[in-house]
Amino acid sequence: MGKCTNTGADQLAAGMPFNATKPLEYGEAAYTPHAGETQAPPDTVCHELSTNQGVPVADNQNSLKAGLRGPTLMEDFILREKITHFDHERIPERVVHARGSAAHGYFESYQDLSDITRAAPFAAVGKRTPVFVRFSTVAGERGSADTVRDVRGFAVKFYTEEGNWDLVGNNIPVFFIQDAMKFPDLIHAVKPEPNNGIPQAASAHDTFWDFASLSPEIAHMLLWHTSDRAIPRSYRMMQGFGVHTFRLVNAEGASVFCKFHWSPLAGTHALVWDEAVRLAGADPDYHRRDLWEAIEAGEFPAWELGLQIFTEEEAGRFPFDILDPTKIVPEEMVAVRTIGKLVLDRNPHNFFSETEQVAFCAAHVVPGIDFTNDPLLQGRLHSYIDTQLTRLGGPNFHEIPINTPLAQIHNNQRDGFHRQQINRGRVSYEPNSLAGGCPFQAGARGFVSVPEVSQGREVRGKPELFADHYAQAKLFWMSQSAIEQHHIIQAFRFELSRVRTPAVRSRTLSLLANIDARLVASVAEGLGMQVPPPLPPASDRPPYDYMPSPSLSLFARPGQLGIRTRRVALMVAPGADGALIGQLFASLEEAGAVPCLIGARIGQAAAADGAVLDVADSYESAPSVLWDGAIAIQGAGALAIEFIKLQYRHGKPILALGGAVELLKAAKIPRRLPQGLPDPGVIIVTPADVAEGLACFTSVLAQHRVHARETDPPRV
Ligand code: HDE
Repeated sequence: MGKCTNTGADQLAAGMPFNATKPLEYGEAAYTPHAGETQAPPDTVCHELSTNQGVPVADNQNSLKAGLRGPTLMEDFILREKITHFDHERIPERVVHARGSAAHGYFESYQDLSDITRAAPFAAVGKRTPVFVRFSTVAGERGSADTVRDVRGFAVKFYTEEGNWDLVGNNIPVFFIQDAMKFPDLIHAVKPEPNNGIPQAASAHDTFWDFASLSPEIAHMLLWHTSDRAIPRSYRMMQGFGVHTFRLVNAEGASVFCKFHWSPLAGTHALVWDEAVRLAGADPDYHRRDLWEAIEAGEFPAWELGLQIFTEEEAGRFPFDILDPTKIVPEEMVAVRTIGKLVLDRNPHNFFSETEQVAFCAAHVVPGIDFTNDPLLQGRLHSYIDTQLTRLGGPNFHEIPINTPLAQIHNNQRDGFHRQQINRGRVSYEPNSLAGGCPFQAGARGFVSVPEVSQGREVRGKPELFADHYAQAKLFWMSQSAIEQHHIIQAFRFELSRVRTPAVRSRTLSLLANIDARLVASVAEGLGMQVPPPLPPASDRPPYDYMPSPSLSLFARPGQLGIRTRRVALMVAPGADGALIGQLFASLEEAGAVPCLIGARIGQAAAADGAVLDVADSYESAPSVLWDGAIAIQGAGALAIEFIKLQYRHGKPILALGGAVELLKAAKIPRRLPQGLPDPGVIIVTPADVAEGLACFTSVLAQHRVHARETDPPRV
């Protein structure tokens, strides 16, 4: 093993190109870090460069040529191996959920649930099971922006001692369709239109709304999709759901039904639409970066797992069918029982090897968990393994390290593309005597399906209760706060304004007319259309009349984080009060926020007292949408004005100190809310009162934003 001595740096420093006639000496490296840069983590052993056959590479700069100015030689196996590997670096992206980010962590059970389920993660109080969790958007391609309006995937792989269990859920508890048969149609409709490949990662186009308006079962999901759930502030700040009804099974084989809920300790918080749109340009990796940085900073994202458990008899009394994935079980009907905690505490080492190659599968369950006959779930049980055959190149994807269970694998499956395991012996069948009968069946210790009675005619159809498409859409609508309802209306207006076919808009309005009169009237008004007659209902049964369910509002979960991980911009300029800035910086950091100095340009600036201010970001490189709140200390100019205007428009807290009040005046920031009351998020104090001002600022920051400020169109 050679050691990097970085002697090539001398040549670089001297501005000398590497000389083709003088190859680097053994152990020399081509590059040395600049001051403050690290070449490799200090605990990494540095190896010499080699080919994939382990042959040491002498020169990684130049291909082999016939003479310095001559043609490149076929003989250069090092060049050809390197380029060939590069040519094949991409694997097919996921057909849905292509864009995602992931992290490692653990699940810790608060309870011993063995009376209900023999699933290994719930076997004892305090038991920890390692997990790998991938969050994703659905419609966009691998390189699309994080903040688009979309459902988010929330897929958890539990590495239990009884095998891998994948809980492959979403951040929304219901789905667009009721039967797997419709999934390819749904996805074709939402993906870029096939003639021109437009639009990327957006449902706001004709084909999606054409399909939606012809599929009334989508009604409930459309309200979630147009709500703020579809533009989360962070992966750390969204719920997760198993969506389908599952079964929990105990050691005696007794089973109950179960719905899975993940609830973020950081609370449920969303972006506002204008912010989401701007973020897609300012930082397309916004959610990926947020997750990565929180974990690197030791602010480990955490969720509690809740179960809604109910029996077959109880399920029979519900006004909906528990096999219908467009329905929730309202928490008022079955309470959510909190039984454990998920913590993400380690970023992947390699995005491709882990985040890209992880293969989740709805059919990966362990003893103690079982399926129901939900026709959407049943289709998924086939799809996920099938898709990996193409994406990961064959049936051995379970041997890729991120997919390998901690439990040992013993079976007679053999060979296939990319087989890693070298199976020994001549026996690859069962029953056998030549290998002593091994591996042998686990019997009752193994996975045993619930012996559900299953009888009936072969039919293509749906149970009657599936036809109630609107009752739970109404439930969701009436459970939203006024501001959330306003956002849903705005989202429908935006999406349908982008639809070019008037008949599609009109048909969608007919669908909404079955949900709420004010909703449909407001959307129609925004489209310059009359409200058409409602779509005829699919069933003669009178729809069930639900009471509002407050837990369906995002505001039901403010979270326990306060201002931890919130990004605060300290707006400064040369000549600012250095001591004041130091005090603000220290206080914010101590409270767990992420303060940063921002100005007209980055670099060092002199404070009034001569101290050096390290301005890390500029208004152009880190625009307003990247910050949760701003403290104006000193600075002026068009960019600072634009920055503060957007902070205001997006409901963020603004603290102005001393002379910075002029900036607020120049930006025409009102101090009162549209309703006439003082705006709690516009705080103006003298530097002498900074502690008091900061306390007001942080209390608003902890509430995420000042929703009451929101106006449409914006006031500044
Ligand atoms: Fe998926 N889904 N899905 N899905 N799904 C995939 O599997 C599919 C559905 C979900 O981070 C694919 O490995 C069908 C519901 C997540 O890698 C594919 C149907 C829910 C992820 C597939 C559904 C999900 C996927 C694409 C209807 C919420 C990302 C690549 C019958 C409960 C997992 C892959 C990750 C990924 C098929 C419906 C969640 C093609 C056929 C409902 C979170 O197999």
